[in-house]
Amino acid sequence: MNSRFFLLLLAAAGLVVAFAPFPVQSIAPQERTFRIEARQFAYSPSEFKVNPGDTVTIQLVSADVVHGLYVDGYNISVEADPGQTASLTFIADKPGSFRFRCNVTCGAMHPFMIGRLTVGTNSWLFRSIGLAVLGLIGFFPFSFHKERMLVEKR
Ligand SMILES: [Cu+2]
Repeated sequence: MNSRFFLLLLAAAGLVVAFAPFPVQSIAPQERTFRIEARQFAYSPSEFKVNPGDTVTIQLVSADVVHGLYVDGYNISVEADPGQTASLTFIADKPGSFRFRCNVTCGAMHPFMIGRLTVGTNSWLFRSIGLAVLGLIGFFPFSFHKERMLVEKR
């Protein structure tokens, strides 16, 4: 196998590792419900994570005054009256990390009433490990090859 072909093969493998979709069963869409309590000036829980394709229901419960929940990037919101629960259902079809925040002015610290929704798996971690392994595979034969050439030159 000549080194050029090997390099090409390695590059192709790298592309597969970086961009191939994950097997469907590892991220089978689910229906998920999160009950989030809102009070001045925080959400509890303030962070939650779903998989891409999940049907997500947020049940927003307000413990004191009127609060809202607006998800950046998805541009969806829900508003809960004091003591009431309001719900919002959406499909998490955009992967990434999104901030959600209160969109009803609820007091002095209102701008700090934020949380985070993460849509996705740790695919970047797995992919970067895969690429690192491929990098090593590519590096070793060539370094040996170089050494051999140096020896042959002598
Ligand atoms: Cu608010």
